[in-house]
Amino acid sequence: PPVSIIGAPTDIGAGDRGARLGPEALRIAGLGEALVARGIDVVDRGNLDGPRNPWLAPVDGYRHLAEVVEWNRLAMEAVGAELRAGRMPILLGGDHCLGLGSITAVARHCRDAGKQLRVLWLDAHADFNTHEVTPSGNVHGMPVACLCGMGPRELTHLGGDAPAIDPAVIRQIGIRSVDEGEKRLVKEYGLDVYDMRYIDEVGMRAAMEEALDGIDDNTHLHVSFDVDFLDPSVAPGVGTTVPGGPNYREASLVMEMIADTGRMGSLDIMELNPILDANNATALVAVDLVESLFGKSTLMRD
Ligand code: DIR
Ligand code: MN
Ligand code: MN
Ligand code: MN
Repeated sequence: PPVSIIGAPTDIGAGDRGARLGPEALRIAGLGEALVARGIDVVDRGNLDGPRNPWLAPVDGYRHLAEVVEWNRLAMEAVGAELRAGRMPILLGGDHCLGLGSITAVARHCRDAGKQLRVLWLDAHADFNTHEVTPSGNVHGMPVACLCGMGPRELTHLGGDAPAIDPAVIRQIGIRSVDEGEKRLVKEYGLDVYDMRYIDEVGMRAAMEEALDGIDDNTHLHVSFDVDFLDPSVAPGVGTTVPGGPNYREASLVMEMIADTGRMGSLDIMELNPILDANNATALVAVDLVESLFGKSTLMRD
């Protein structure tokens, strides 16, 4: 399908500043051109224009809640508009709190279109904190919880009713950092987590086969790609690096296996922080992996 690129230049939910530069870093790394070169119809809608980051301490367990709500509303509306127009939205973060707005719009689209939703959450983190258990107050550690109905009403009910999604539609891949209180919630909600221990034991191919199992012609696959999913040796340009992540080879396999389903309908590329990077290297890796996500492979395959 035709693709629309939407920039969300904010670090409103993060613990470091710089993810606001992610959209430009990805554009400069050639994201649009790479998709055009694959024969895809691409339109760049430019950037959303939300509130600035006041850079304040958390209040009641949330940093910048009002601004987070506003950015997510903008993201939800922009993503929803592209889906209604029959285009595939690619939301460029920005920090991962925006996954809430993006997926809220995708979930609504799936309900309206009678589609089955599957969410692949590629991340080092489960992003399943609440204001009670968060160690940081940063909302980028909470979007999955909010999508599942846990969180402040302004976020859980962003799309009208809550929960926006059933936890059963989520598959989390690459997880290796879950906070103490967050672990209990992940277990309680029964999230399907393919953590690094599991990936090490069975291999990435088997893990991905399981995560993609049950996808059919009527499935809308949403990929929420937190760049800190990748091992820091491959992708140092993110705010919260965690060692022991997928290497370049494993990450390429993940992307190629998603491409093989032919069912990806929307994509987030989140948490890229070029301030923490050198020579925009992490954005270049991300663009490379997105090419794989859109079907680039070494040989012709059938
Ligand atoms: C940590 C970090 N779990 C928190 N989360 C991050 O602050 O809640 N998510 N970095 O991507
Ligand atoms: Mn994340
Ligand atoms: Mn993360
Ligand atoms: Mn399973």
